[in-house]
Amino acid sequence: MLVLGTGKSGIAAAKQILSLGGEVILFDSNKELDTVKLLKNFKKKDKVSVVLGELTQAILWSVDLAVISPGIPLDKPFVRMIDAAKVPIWGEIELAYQSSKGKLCAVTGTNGKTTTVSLIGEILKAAYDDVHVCGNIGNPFTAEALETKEESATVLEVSSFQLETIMDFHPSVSAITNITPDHLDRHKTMKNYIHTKENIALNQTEEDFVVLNYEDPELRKFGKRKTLKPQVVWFSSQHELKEGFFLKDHVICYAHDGQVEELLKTEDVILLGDHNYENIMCAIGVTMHMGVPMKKILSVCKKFKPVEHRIEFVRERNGVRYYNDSKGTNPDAAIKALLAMPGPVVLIGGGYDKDIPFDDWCKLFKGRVKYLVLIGQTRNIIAECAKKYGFTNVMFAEDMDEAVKDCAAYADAGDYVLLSPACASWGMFPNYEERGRIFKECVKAL
Ligand code: UMA
Repeated sequence: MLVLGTGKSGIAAAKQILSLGGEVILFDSNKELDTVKLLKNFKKKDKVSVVLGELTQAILWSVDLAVISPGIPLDKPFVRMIDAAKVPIWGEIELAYQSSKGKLCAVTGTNGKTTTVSLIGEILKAAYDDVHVCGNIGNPFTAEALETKEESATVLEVSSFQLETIMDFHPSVSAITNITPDHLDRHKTMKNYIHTKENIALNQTEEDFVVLNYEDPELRKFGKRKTLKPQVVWFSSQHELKEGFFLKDHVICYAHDGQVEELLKTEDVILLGDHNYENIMCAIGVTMHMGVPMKKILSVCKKFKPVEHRIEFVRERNGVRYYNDSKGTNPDAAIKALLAMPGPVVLIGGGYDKDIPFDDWCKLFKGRVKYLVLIGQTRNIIAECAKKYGFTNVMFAEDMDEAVKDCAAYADAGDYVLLSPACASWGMFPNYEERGRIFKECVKAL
């Protein structure tokens, strides 16, 4: 089999194929990579070879399936060549799905996926002995699939990239947290992006469940579509629902069978902000339909702490509080982090250009942001956009260290320094985790 990409997904997919007795040609279009280093991931006896740079027709004749890593766009010439050679292309999650056992739930959405999936994982652990938390969260599904058993429960975070190449992938409970502009450099239009996210329910049947955010206009349309097969479970932070989970007077309620149950007071949970209460409601909806008793669900929700890189408190220095929101990789996530700050903000933004408008984010700067320190490829675009909305307190920094030092110099006691870039990290950092870690190191070194 041919495995495309030699990042986390490619290596894990290759290992899964080899464990099942297969042979692998591992391909990466980056010819600068080190073959010897890549082969160190495998055992000497493994039937694996590495091809870097160009794919040839001869290779395609020798393979019956290509497994693609999520970060590889489908319009790349080498992917088109595989398609033209009639070699089926499966996403890495499809390969894992074909070998996985037990109960499966999956969560997608532009924002909130990681918090929701982590919370679901913790809740499942309260009811199942064998729980797997994997997918876009950073642990490839193929690294876990062969470990799953009939009695296992798996929660998967799935990205739009991964949902482009599914075939039979079929979670019994799925969820979409929200859909706002992201990854338009890859999906080109919002319509394509929305359609790809909706693929999560593509193979679900009438016996399955899809948990949806009632506050998202696109999801509201999707949930009411006549052709949608799974049963819809709604959650809402703004509307009192006749059926489903909703927030009212700081209490998470559950309306069902003509009655309303008060489940959880927001003062009893550690997570903050309406977006997080939405994540909690989504996790409750998913885990309830994964068979976890409500009492267990609520007890875990109360104890659950924010995940790393998501509005994560780093330290207080000279009365200034520093927060790491490196996971704020698009404007919608960055808006949520900015709104969650209780005082004036010195903000670090900018990064890789995904072709997304920054207007809704920049509109909020006036009156909230004291200074904006910009890094990365998008810094000119964001500076121009902020100017359009009357915000000109902008500085450019060459790296994270300089950005953090600028923030420390301009922040006064009572201010909040927030890294919430509204952009992906690529170009300056390999991933958002590394960006967040470096930010925290720079903050701690002040
Ligand atoms: N590559 C090529 N040709 C190309 C593009 C890439 O050969 O045209 C190669 C690169 O040279 C590299 C490899 O592909 O060697 C990288 O593959 P990848 O980008 O799929 O990265 P992985 O390390 O396999 O990580 C992927 C996800 N990355 C992306 O979707 C970009 C990780 O999500 C995920 O955690 C991991 O699989 C495990 O499932 C990261 C992400 O940024 C966190 N996701 C996006 C997001 O959350 O917004 C979707």
